[in-house]
Amino acid sequence: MRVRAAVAFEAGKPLEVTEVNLEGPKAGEVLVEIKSTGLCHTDEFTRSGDDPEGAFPAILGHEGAGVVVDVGPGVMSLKKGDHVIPLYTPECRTCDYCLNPKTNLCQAIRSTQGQGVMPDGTSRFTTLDGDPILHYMGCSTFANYTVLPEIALAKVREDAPFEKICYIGCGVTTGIGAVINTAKVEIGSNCVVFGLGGIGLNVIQGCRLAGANKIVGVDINDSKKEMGERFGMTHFVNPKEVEGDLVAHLVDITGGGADYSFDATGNVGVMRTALECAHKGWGESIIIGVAPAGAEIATRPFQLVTGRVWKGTAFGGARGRTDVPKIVDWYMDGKIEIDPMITHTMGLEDINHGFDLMHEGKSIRAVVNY
Ligand code: NAD
Ligand code: DAO
Ligand code: ZN
Repeated sequence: MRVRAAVAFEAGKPLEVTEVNLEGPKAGEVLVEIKSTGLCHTDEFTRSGDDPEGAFPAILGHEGAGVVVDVGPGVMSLKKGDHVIPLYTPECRTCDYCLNPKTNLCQAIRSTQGQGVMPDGTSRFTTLDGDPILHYMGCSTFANYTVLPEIALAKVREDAPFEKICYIGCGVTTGIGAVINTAKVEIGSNCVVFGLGGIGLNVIQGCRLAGANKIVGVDINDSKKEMGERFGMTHFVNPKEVEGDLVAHLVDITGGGADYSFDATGNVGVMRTALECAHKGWGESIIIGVAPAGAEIATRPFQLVTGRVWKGTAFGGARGRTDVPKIVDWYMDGKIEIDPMITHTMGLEDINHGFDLMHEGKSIRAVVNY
């Protein structure tokens, strides 16, 4: 079938909105009509050429929601008409990783997903000239129809609005999950969140949900303060306005250091500050941000010897098929908020403008509705 997609033909070039061919689902695969997709920093990271695993041409996009149109042979858990959210971290429920409660990093389709192809080693997308186009993170939601492995789809309730719950496919789950699954923030904790973008604001709302005491937001863009407060931030720090040492300032605000700190910037210098503002003896720092190719983190080992813990998290430690439907319920029950974070909506033809808004720090989440 012919579908409409925003194709990344080359690193560093704008996405090209065009028609492409999509083959139907093979064994274990599902054809989904994508209704809405969110623009995440990570798509931009790959488009710009910063992603070490980025390969082209590809159809990017990993945050979406849609409806099952067709299922391939052997698909048991989904049927035509089901509402679904694509999962860039799948959940097969049978691999060694899925069977280990310590991780959410299902490895069932890791190598083919990393190569931009379906589990049988081939792509379903081609140009109208017949040249292959790669999948991205197993999702490719910047197309109005896409094919995904069955294990990379969470079935969700049908009364939830696509244009809002698409954000649960990455930003919401990553931010809230980092707090609940990875850090396991306790009631009364003091937390510091670096980067108040599409992920960091969800870390803030996760900290509020967990009953944190102080929730300190740190961002170099003052315009993020209002939204941070809207989601539970109690103190705002702009590092550019701090005289003297930022770590000492944050230790002072938190009364000795953060019980939990979170990097949601992808900047390795920020990651160091986040670790070092964690409380001596027990503070934990969680890296969420994805740093550019080749970047390395550093600190004095004595920071760890004296009890600080450095951790990382992917997709907020969530097991997608199990946890994502629950997060959709939290949204529908009013336990978490999403709507105010979706600051811009547009059609696929304006997707490059959506990324410009992200660069300019003017959007939190831009959503493309097909
Ligand atoms: P974003 O661009 O919306 O937000 C980043 C925020 O960081 C902005 O508000 C910006 O002003 C702020 N910032 C930049 N430099 C800063 C500095 N030196 N100090 C303080 N604040 C600074 O990005 P996002 O969508 O929120 O994504 C954040 C990071 O999370 C990215 O690196 C992204 O790739 C990563 N990410 C990780 C996962 C995961 O599973 N681990 C999932 C999605 C996104
Ligand atoms: O190696 O098993 C693995 C998983 C690798 C992918 C993890 C992705 C998390 C960071 C990227 C954020 C994307 C939105
Ligand atoms: Zn698995």
